[in-house]
Amino acid sequence: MTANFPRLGERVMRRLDELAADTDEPGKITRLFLSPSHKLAMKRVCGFMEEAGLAVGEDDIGNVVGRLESTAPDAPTFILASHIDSVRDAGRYDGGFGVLSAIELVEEVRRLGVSLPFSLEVVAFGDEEGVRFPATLSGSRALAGTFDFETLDAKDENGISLRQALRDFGCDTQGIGKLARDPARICGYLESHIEQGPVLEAENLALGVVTAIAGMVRFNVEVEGEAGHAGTVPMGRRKDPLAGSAEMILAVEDVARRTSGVVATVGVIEASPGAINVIPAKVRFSVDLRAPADEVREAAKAKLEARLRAIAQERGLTLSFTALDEAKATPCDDGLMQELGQALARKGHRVFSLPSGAGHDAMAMAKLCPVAMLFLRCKGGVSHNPAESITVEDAQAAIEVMLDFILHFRPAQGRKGKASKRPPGKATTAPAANA
Ligand code: HGY
Ligand code: MN
Ligand code: MN
Repeated sequence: MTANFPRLGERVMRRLDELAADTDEPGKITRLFLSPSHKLAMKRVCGFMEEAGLAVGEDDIGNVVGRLESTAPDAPTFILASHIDSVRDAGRYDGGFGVLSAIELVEEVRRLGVSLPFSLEVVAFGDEEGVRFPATLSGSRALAGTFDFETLDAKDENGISLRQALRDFGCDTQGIGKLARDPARICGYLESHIEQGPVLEAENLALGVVTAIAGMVRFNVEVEGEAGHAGTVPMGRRKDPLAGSAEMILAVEDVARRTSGVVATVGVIEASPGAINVIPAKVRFSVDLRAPADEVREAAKAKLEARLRAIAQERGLTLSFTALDEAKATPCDDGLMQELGQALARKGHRVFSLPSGAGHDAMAMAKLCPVAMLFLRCKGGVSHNPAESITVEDAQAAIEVMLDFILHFRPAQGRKGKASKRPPGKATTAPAANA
């Protein structure tokens, strides 16, 4: 039973180039949650799923869900997914690769005429990056039944609440609670994703099995000082929150550098009132702090807060913290990791495992079912950057391994349940059973 892989790898690459055109910043790839470009991308992915013979629906949190029903009675469902939202000025493979490679895989299952003992669901999540709203993983958390309804009041930089943005997008926020999947009916989750780091390239490997996903905490730091005239306030009398923030940001870097396994990033900084000849009154900067182990991350956060408070005290500044988001470190499922390793070996790859420093929807889905991730090498480990790059050969290899994994996978006993005839949300095509 051979699959015609050259077509699959090449088609995924071509479709990723097409998807890159769905952007809110012409010339760059910027596709934020519930934006016009997110709507365009959903429509495009719906088309790809329909071409693959899936029953396609859009749900009330902005996900696209395609289903291939199993002909087996009471079959559970296996989910293949990733995200189609992006950071600003993004690369074209982060997230999109996982969605489009899953669609190719399911189409190949149908073309091979294979009847699986489980249904397949392909999901294109709409909010993995958490760039627009101070929340993230909204789509995968809704499916996992862990959506935080308080985030509906979270606002974007234009003061639009998530609730309003969902309504404007055509979603019914009352429907979000109904999206939670029954854990007894979901037999597993697999996400393929670019590594976004240099390890596989250094190992001269195309693919790797993810062992765990680092936990992360995101918060804003507000520093208040005394606004003043840039020309008249003597240096010794200033309470300058921007100079103070500069010292604090170096402290963020220093604490991370001194703590093994911890990474910390200040990605956003705003000073107000923001005039060249005014000593700022207030500064707000973001912190994204991660570590493979939760206790290490929590200790680093406490150390960091103490350092920032000491700097504020020394400079006569006031300091406050606003929590934005937190996700615990997530181990992948041993059984699925083993099976993924066997698929890699069957396809002639050296089996190599590595942790993920980047966050993924699999973190949310791990609350619902066993999860696994397959990493794909990316050039120079570059990501969240338009220079992000993969090869068609590696794309083919990933699809080949995932297909082999799915063809050999058997649900653990007890994971049964009536497969729903349609994906939740507004169906856009008729259902298509397994070939
Ligand atoms: O930030 C992350 O780790 C992911 O790319 N959202
Ligand atoms: Mn991603
Ligand atoms: Mn990303």
